[in-house]
Amino acid sequence: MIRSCLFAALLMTATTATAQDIKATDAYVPQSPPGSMAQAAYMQLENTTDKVRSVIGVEASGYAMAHLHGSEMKDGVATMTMVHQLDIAPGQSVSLEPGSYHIMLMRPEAMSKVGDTVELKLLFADGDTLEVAAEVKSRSNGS
Ligand SMILES: [Cu+2]
Repeated sequence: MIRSCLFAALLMTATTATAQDIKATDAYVPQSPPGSMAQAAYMQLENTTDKVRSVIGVEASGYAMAHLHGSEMKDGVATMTMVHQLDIAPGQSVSLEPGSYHIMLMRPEAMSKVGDTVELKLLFADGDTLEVAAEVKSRSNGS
């Protein structure tokens, strides 16, 4: 009896706090060379609702910090900027991909290996969260 109540409570928590109407697919982290202090994570995000949904933060297990970044070319030099809010229009998808938006993973606690999973949690402006598992892939066939 106690166990089933606990299970029901867990289910309720999950349905109220999770952004189930946002679909995250193809999440991956290219493996970085030994000693790197930062890695990137990429994925596709699809907003299946009729409202704008905004990602305002990221958490990553195994890293001291995770930030949302954008990339742009300035005078022929690729630069990264912090993105404080990434809007996904209703019914639209946003690609986090090399040369564009990405999740910057900083200060890994341990070197990740190909096949490892990085647990990411996206934080939305409306308080919802979305957990995404990103697989570490080798660079040669990862991107
Ligand atoms: Cu970056």
